[in-house]
Amino acid sequence: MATGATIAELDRRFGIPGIAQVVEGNGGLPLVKIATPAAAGEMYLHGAHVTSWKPAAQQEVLFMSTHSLWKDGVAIRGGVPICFPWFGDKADGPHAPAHGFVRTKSWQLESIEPAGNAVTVSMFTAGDESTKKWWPADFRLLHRATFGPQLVLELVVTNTGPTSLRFEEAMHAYHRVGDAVKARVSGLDGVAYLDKTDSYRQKTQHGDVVIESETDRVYLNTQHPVALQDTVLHRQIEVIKENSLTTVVWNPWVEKSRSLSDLGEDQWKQMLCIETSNVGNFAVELAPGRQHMMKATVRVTEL
Ligand code: TA6
Repeated sequence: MATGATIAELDRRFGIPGIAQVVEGNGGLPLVKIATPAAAGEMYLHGAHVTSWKPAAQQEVLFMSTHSLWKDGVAIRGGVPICFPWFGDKADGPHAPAHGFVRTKSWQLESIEPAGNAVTVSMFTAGDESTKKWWPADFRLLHRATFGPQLVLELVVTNTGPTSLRFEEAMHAYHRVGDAVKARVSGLDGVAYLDKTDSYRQKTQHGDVVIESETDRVYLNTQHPVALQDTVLHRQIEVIKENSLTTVVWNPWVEKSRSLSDLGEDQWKQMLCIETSNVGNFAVELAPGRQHMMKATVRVTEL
């Protein structure tokens, strides 16, 4: 396990020649780069943030803004931000960082291990003085990403304290699409959702989700896989969940994207977020000493 080691030391200890390297990424941030015949991938220690997954014979699956800031204390725009221990604004903390504090923290590298024709990168963080000012809890959080013919993301929360924890969590995945207006998301037909663009009114999804305006929905009590059909890039991106009861679908559209200084002009058209999550009334209660693992498996097939 790395504790504040330099990038060269990290590469010496964890690198796998010809497969996995620890290098200096954007903004000088430490980055694990994976390259195998099955897939290429990237994961920053900053937020344990997956920023790229490209299975063989496919184009990049994740969207990355060209205006992302790459610095401590600021979330990377795109890829898969990890939201924990709250989602969105903190109900009792107007000045708390949106989506929790782990996506802007520097995590530690635990291991890089071959897994068949894939590679698994594990990073962890834990409660400390900086987190306890927002959330007085003892916890360990592990983000395990397996880069192969499919992308497997696992978020493991361990309650290392003496009292029960209640937390929200989300893998806020930005998927890259040819044109968000022409994309469709199936698998949520008939599911109730909270519409953030309409004062969180509860509604019911009819048919596929299509992007015709700002779309910001928390689908409730659903474990169903979803599929993002992209007829422009001629592919389908499937997201299969485990231990996740909510799915968030987000596209900022024109106005909201203009308010995001780290999202390039018109880049809202190239992204669609599908977020494996447990938020709101479906937050997780975890007893002392217990573990909870939320998992998302992402698969790409030709359309
Ligand atoms: O997941 C959707 C959402 O909660 C939107 O409301 C929007 O705020 C988005 O997350 C991005 O949040 P961020 O803090 O990364 O700008």
